[in-house]
Amino acid sequence: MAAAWPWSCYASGCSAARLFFGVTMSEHLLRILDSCRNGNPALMGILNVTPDSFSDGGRFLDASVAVAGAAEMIGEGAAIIDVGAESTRPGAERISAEEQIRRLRDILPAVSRIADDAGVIISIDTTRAAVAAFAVDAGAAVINDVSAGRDDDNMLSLAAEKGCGVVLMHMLGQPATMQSNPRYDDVVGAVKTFLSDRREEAIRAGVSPEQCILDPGIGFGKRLQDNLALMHSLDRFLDLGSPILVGPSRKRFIGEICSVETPVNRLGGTVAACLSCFRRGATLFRVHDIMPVRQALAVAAAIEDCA
Ligand code: HH2
Repeated sequence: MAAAWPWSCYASGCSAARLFFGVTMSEHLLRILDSCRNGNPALMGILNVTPDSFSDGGRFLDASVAVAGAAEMIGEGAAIIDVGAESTRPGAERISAEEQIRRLRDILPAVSRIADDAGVIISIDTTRAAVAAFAVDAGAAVINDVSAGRDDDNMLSLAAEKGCGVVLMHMLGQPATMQSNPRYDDVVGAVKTFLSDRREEAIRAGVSPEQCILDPGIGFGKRLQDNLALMHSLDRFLDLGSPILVGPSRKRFIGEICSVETPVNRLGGTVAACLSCFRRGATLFRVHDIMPVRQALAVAAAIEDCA
């Protein structure tokens, strides 16, 4: 179990840029991931600049609102801000690279500036290499690819060329159809094999092994029992050699367990899922609500460590 909370300085709004003065964002990312490998948690705040995301669609379409949202998450302790311009909720239609870039054009450089000032990493949530290239040029240091580099043949080589971190996530099928009838014989085994293969592929393409992050893809082509089995068995992924990221925030499985229809009302379930995943070795948490999750993880870590 993790010991310290390593980025508490972010919560008070002090400048991590000063703390890490002279250190590039990639080097800074490596430090964060190193810390994660040692069991310390880090939070990835979600900033969807989409009209149709399942829980915050439309909220951050205006650049000034998006910047304020990012600033709030940074102030509350996010180590990474994950900016996305395409919803991947079940049933979502694909959005072209051009449209994603149009949505990001004003927002990303502005968010990037405040993140830079605070020593916070920007990641881009996209499966399109053209979007990732635009985002990296605007300051992103991580590519969060829910297709794990399968949607766009240029994605992994781009990540390698730019020296970016990469989140490789498991998804069965595509968002449009992934929840129609997902079936697994052994969901944990299948997801583990997939993540191991995609990690090898990324490394073959030139991505640094230290910069790979693995994600079982909660809610992406999974039934309730599949999501639970994956979260229950996260410790089986630890020998893959990369930090494990989970994204349970406000997702449908919480609604199914607790009979809560409205995603923003699923905070308690989100916190519980993050704590449970943390106990089993996940150290990166992609969430909408930074402060409560951060508090919960800090208290859980302190209790574990007092022994
Ligand atoms: N979940 C969503 C989007 N991107 N990336 C990773 N690595 N892991 C996840 O679990 C994950 C993700 C879906 O959540 P959200 O962004 O809130 O909604 P939408 O896809 O509707 O924009």
